[in-house]
Amino acid sequence: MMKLYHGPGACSFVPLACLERVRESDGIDFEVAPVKLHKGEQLSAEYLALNPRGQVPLLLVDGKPLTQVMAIVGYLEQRFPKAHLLPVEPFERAQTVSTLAWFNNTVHTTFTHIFMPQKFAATDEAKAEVKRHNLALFRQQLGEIDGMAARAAPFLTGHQFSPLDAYALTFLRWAGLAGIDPTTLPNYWVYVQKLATYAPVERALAADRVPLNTYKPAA
Ligand SMILES: N[C@@H](CCC(=O)N[C@@H](CS)C(=O)NCC(=O)O)C(=O)O
Repeated sequence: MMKLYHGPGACSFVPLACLERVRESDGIDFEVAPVKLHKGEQLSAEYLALNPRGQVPLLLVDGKPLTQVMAIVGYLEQRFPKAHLLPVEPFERAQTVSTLAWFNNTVHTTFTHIFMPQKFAATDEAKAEVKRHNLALFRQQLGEIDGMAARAAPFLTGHQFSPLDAYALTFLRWAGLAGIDPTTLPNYWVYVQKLATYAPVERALAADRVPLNTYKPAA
């Protein structure tokens, strides 16, 4: 049985939602091992033995560890074609992978600069600057995704759920944590609320127990 190491609210929500989709298409079961990132569980000796980089997601397949969102999603897509995790038509598929790569290598990384500036700068002043600068970038990137959400039908690639949807949902939850009110991204917010009612995403959210709207207005 496959086992996903998942941090509630983290990017491992992407493979989690894909696995829930595969549960539906192929009737498979899988295990979820929660990793509490805020408690540093990703740095325990036990976890580092599986992933020396100390990050989620990690998928154990027959006891063998696989890391990186892109690789895990690619593996699930090839192994479970009935789930249609990516479009079949070659150009549409390449475009979806292109957006997924941008999500993973740019939007995700921008948020990491806001949430964990200590990974990128040493002094308090430099960390504050890294945070400020990347918050402005993150807003811009979410604006671009708001444009994609305006065209969602109902998913970002059309009528099939894809990893893009799970990533987009994750970013909107991160937006709230970064102090961005998700309702200020109107197309995005409407699209994500609808996405949350799609059964595999609904199950992944129930396992995750992190709300869609994490924004707390300043008192
Ligand atoms: N490039 C990696 C990024 C993974 C990543 O950033 N994971 C974060 C959670 S979203 C994490 O585990 N952070 C904890 C840490 O770095 O200490 C991937 O695509 O899997």
